[in-house]
Amino acid sequence: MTNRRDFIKKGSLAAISAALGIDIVFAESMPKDLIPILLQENGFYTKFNKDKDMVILNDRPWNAEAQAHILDDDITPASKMFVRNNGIIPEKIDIDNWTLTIAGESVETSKTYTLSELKKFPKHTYQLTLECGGNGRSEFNPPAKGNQWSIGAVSCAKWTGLRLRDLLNDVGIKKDAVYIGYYGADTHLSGNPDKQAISRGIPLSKAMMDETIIAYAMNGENIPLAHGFPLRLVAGGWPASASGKWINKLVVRNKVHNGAKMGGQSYRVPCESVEPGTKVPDDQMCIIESMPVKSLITYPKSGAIIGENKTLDVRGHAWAGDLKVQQMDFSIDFGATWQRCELNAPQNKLAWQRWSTQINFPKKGYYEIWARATDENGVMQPMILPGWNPKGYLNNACHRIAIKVN
Ligand SMILES: Nc1nc2c(c(=O)[nH]1)N[C@H]1C(S)=C(S)[C@@H](COP(=O)(O)O)O[C@H]1N2
Ligand SMILES: [Mo]
Repeated sequence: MTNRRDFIKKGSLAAISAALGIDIVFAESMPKDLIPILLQENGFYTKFNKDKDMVILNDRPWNAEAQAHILDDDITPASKMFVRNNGIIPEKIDIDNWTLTIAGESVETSKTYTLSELKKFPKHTYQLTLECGGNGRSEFNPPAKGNQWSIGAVSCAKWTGLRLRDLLNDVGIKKDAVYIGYYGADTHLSGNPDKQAISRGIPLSKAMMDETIIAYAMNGENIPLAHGFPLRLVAGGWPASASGKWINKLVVRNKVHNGAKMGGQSYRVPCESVEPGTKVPDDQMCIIESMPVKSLITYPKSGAIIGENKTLDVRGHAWAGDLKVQQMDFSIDFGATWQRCELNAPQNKLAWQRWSTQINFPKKGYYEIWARATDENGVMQPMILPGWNPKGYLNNACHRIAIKVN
């Protein structure tokens, strides 16, 4: 498949061959302005240091997701972390002069901090689950516009930084403060410098949690550029859109923050459930807060083949927004019966939890493994697509994989 974007400016044939590192055998038949797939891909994979099994959903802005089998690590490495951008990633980052300003009508006095000042605050490290509100969107019918995420827009890396609470206490906030909004250095797709690609936030109660941090490191290193270098708000368990990247300003608000993608239909679902396809007025849409219970089977890869009478090790992760996962079950008979899996405690609050089990299959043939998590309130993942909503958020249906026993 090619589209118009595959035909943008390119260099000479010689330059292309050099970049590929190999001759193009039928070069004389190659359309004049075609960019070889390998080069398009290299653009993303090498530029952002991503695993070859990441799947690109969009190149302007860059959006890419993981596949379940590459999310098997306890701590998601940068190379396997989904990339979700609403605008254009800032290219020139002047780390020596980077500052974070705290402003807004509910701050006592506006204050600006340099990175080294921020690094003097007590340092905390947490493993935090970040899932895009639109993860699973591709299954909604009628379909929802936007990146067609399947299951891979989730990560759980180790983030290091200062508590947002410590910063808010340092600057001082007024009694009427209810919400924190973020501003980042990425630019709107239109190129208009006065427009924000996204400027969302969190209520004060979430901002005050121990685990809500302003991170300057990820997995023990500088945050990778695509994930918010040099400074990122991380509010685990909530739609990852609340975790602003490249942040240079926070605003303390006396009302719900009204930045880009806070209002309208963005990151909102109908307050009451609706029939699929319904147009829902903005004032009947509610902001997504804690994400619903969900899980992934990260080993084996779907389609795995196993010998008869062999025991199969199966494992994955489960998470439940601000809540803990209480129980994990699997089924090999399309949900007719379920068996308990082993489930580990999270590394810390808001980290995903490892689950594992061993499966013996009764005879040769095709099977599906279905995995289902239950949160600490007893709420389970649905087996089929949950509540349809106009923008295709919050699909937490059970993950399934195929297994052949022969
Ligand atoms: N400044 C800024 N922050 C942002 C975004 C963005 O486009 N710009 N995208 C948000 C969304 S919608 C998601 S899902 C996460 C994605 O984080 P990641 O790319 O590090 O995985 O970042 C959030 N923070
Ligand atoms: Mo997102």
